[in-house]
Amino acid sequence: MLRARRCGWGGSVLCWPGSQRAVLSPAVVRSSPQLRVPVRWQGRAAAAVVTESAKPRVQPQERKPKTGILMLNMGGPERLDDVHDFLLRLFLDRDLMTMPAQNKLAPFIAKRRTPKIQEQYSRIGGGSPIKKWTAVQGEGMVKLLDSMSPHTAPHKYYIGFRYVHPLTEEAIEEMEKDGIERAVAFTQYPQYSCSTTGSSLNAIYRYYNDKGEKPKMKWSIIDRWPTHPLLIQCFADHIQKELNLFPPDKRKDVVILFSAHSLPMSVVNRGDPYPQEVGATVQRVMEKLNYSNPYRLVWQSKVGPMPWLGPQTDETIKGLCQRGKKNMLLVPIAFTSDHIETLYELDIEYSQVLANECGVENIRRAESLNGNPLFSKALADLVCSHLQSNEVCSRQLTLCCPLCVNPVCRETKAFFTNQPL
Ligand code: GF9
Ligand code: FES
Repeated sequence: MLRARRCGWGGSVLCWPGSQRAVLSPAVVRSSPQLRVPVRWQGRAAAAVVTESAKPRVQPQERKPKTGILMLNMGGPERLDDVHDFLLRLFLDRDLMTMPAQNKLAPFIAKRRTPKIQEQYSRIGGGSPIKKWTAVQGEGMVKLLDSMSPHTAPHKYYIGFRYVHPLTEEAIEEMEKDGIERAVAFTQYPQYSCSTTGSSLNAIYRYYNDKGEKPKMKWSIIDRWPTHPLLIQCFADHIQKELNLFPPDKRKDVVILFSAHSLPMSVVNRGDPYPQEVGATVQRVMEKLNYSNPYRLVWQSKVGPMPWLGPQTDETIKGLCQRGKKNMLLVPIAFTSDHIETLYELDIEYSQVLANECGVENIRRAESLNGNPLFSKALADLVCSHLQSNEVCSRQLTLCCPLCVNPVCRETKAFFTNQPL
């Protein structure tokens, strides 16, 4: 996410050596119109609007919502001017990292890093598309939910970001103001890490704790969904679509590289569930593809001098090339929308700069789930099953990391599980 790394991309590098379809790389095609809904989804979205407006019924926004779904994610700066505050909140997040004199050090590091990160965002169109995609996904989800689960309707989605507006705290405030009866904290990370979903859940607990108030809404949590069948189907579809774009004689030899955000080894070694859950997603996706290609799970975005979980995505690409494996498909497996790690790190740093340096034949990236209607269906299905189950959270969330040293984790779990549902 935040990399202290060189970047020397030549703007003229628009195709890969050996690529049949020269002129524009998919990376470039994908990243420029990123603030619009891609053409391929527009037809279906428009069709949905027509059928909806044909029905004479009260619009959801005019009815008092009963069930609120809070879509949790880290968020990203929408504009270059937002980068500094995004970084500041990130370095102040004690559930993500602890540093000595954090309140003094965080502003210093945030300020120092801002220009480099701004430059990266400027190369992907000037900002993060995560809010736009979350809104598209949320709209699709609640539309489906109102017909799938009429007794919990109307459903309204809220966006709760950890590091940019709308912040988690602002979303909760709005939910309470709307008079929501049932609130679902729905992590948008399929795999659970204490540094991601855990941080968002701790933020919800802290909101009420700092106010000294009890929630008026009944809260429950969708804390992980690494093997949901429709999630697996979406990933498999996007991989198959991209595999079909390799030259036919190379297709069988393409190495599929599932790339997930790495974690510091200190986090892995305290027992964070994330590496296991990412592995579970990868296994189900490959099963769905009948193990058609060789594959590896690799880890991206390491920063700083500390040890992180590997193998690193960039070193893997280089190592495979050196060993004669020069056709690769990168699959972002731990984020569901495009963000700096796909659009900049995978598409520019690795697929353009690095791939050229080490003589790749063909390298492509599977599209993020973004506006895929089947992904909104996955989200709706997750919420629908969750509401039916009447469970507060998964059994897995009730266990803290075996070596957890953050007292807030326990308090958060107690806060949610002592709630009546
Ligand atoms: C993460 C997903 C999974 C600060 C280094 C300057 C630390 C960190 C993460 C994990 C993001 C998305 C995981 C740190 C310290 N972590 N990033 N952990 N991030 N950066 O502990 Cl899907
Ligand atoms: Fe995992 Fe606290 S760090 S439960």
